[in-house]
Amino acid sequence: QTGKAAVKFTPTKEDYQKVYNTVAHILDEAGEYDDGSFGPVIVRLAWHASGTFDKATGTGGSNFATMRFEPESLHGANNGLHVAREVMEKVKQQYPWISYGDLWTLAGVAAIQEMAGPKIPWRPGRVDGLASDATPDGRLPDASQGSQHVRDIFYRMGFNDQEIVALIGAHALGRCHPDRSGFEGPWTFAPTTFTNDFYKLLFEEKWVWRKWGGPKQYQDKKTGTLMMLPTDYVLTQDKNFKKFAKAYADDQDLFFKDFSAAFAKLLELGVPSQQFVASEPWNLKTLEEQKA
Ligand code: CCH
Repeated sequence: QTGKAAVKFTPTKEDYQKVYNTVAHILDEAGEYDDGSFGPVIVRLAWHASGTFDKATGTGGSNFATMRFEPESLHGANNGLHVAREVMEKVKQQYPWISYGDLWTLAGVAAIQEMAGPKIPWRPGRVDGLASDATPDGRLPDASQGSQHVRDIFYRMGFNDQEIVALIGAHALGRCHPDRSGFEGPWTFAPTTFTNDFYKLLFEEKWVWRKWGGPKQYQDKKTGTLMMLPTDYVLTQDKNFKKFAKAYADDQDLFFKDFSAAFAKLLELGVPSQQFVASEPWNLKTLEEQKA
């Protein structure tokens, strides 16, 4: 007995809204980086932290934020995500009570919402794990493959075809970097705004193989400035994927609704339900909504 009782801080929804707001402000402090926003790379961090989940063994997912540790941080699929983790570190300094898993997933929510995307229901409860909780390499998708691979990877996490197609629509955001994945270029003309343009472009443009020394990727015939990965293009080739991709190209509201549900599910993969502090996920407010 030291007689010194540890004072445990119990954050409220308002405290998480403060973290959200800090992230929301940092998104635009990217200066010359990429398209002037950390939003896309932060969304990718939230996805790669969660997408390691394996339903059969219950391992992986967002709970332990194991990408902080080697070798997971060095897995090829995670190239470039140090940029997002370093931005997150600044937020963590300001809110030391938040777990990394909660921080990274909440930041993904903030990035989507602030880039004009749908509301993503979210709740805290992830705990920091150890390097020994890390997952083996190979759990994230390989962009050079086809529909069978995409299904194998996402079915392992517990997603169906409709959810797979909805999730990949996040490629409306951001770009590929030759020094990270080897691929190059953005998918859309507005890579810092969340839209259904990814699906529209898939169907409206003519896509041809890019002739270059890099990995096989498509470019739009008209301008040659946009790209599609082989795994993106299969959404127009596989019969069942195509059905959903076409529906999202035609109806942005439907895409927003389905993306929101699938992304919220993704962010909770691997988190035991008893760890969540709230029985239902919350809606965090955008900066715009708080101006009122
Ligand atoms: Fe993705 N993605 N992704 N992706 N991704 C890349 C970049 C982003 C695949 C491959 C790649 C999802 C699914 C898939 C984002 C969100 C999501 C890159 C370029 C490759 C390669 C990396 C680089 O060079 O920087 C493959 C394969 C699949 C599925 O088959 C899902 C699901 C999501 C989120 C819901 C975002 C955002 C980016 C842009 C990152 C940036 O830095 O701009």
